[in-house]
Amino acid sequence: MTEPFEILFRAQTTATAVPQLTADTPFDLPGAYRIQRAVAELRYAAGERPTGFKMGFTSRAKMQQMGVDEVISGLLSSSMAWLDGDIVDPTTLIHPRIEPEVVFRLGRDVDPQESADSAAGAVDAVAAGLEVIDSRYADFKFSLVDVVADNASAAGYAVGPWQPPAGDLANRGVVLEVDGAVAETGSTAAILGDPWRAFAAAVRLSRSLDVALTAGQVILAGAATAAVPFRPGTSVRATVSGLGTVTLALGVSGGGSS
Ligand code: OOG
Ligand code: MG
Repeated sequence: MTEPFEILFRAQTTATAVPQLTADTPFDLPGAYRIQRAVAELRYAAGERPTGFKMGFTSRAKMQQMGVDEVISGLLSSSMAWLDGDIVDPTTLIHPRIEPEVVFRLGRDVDPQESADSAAGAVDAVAAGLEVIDSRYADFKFSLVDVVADNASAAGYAVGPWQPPAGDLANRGVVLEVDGAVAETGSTAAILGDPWRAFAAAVRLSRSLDVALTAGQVILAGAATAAVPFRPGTSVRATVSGLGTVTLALGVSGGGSS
C-alpha cells in the first residue's frame, strides 16, 4: 500500500496534484506533522539538506484566504533555496503562488533548552523574502491537517540582501509587485503583531516537533498579505520597508505564451 508520505513525496517531486489525503485516510495534527517529517526524510535521503523552518498562517490575510485559522510550520530544504533574481523553472511547480516574507538568519545553533527570548539572540541577520507556495492538492484546497502533511505548501524561497537585525520589525510596510504593478500591500504588524513573535513561535514549534534550528538556517515568519498567482513569464518583487527588496521570475515552459 502506498503511504500518505509516499504519495506527497511523489506529488512534490513530480509536480503533480493529488486529492486531499484525509478524504481517504483520516489523521490528526500530530499525525500530519509525522507525515510532513517523513516526506522531508525522503528528501534528505535523496541528497537534500535542511535549510530552515517556515511559519504559516501567522496573519489574518493568509488565514482568511485559505480558510485555516491555526499557525503551522514547514521544513525548508536545499532544493527550495533559490537566489534573489532567479528564474524558476515552471515545470517543477503545479499552480504556484507567491507571497512576501520577513526572513531571519541564525548565526548559531538554537539550543533546544533555551527560551524563545534567548534564541532571538541567535539571529544575526534579517531580510525581505519571497516564498513560492504550491499546494500539492487539487485546486489549492485543503484542511489544516492536509496542508501540514504537505509541508505547509512549501515549494521555494528567495532572500534579499541581509541586514543587521537591529531595530523594530513591527509596522514596516510590505509591498508585493508583479511585473512592476502593485499586487498586495500590507504591514509586518499583520504577522502576529510583530515578526519577532513569529520567530518565537517557530522556536517553540520546532522544539515540540523535535526539529533542530542550526547556524546558517533561515526562518520565514509567514506572509503579511494574501498570496497571488505566480504566472509563467512574470517577475515578482517583495519590498519590506527598511529591509530591502528581493525578486524572482517564473520562466516560460515550452515557449509560445507571453
Ligand atoms: C500554506 C502556507 C502558508 C504563510 O506564509 O502563511 C504560508 C498555504 O497558504 O498554502 O506560507
Ligand atoms: Mg509563507
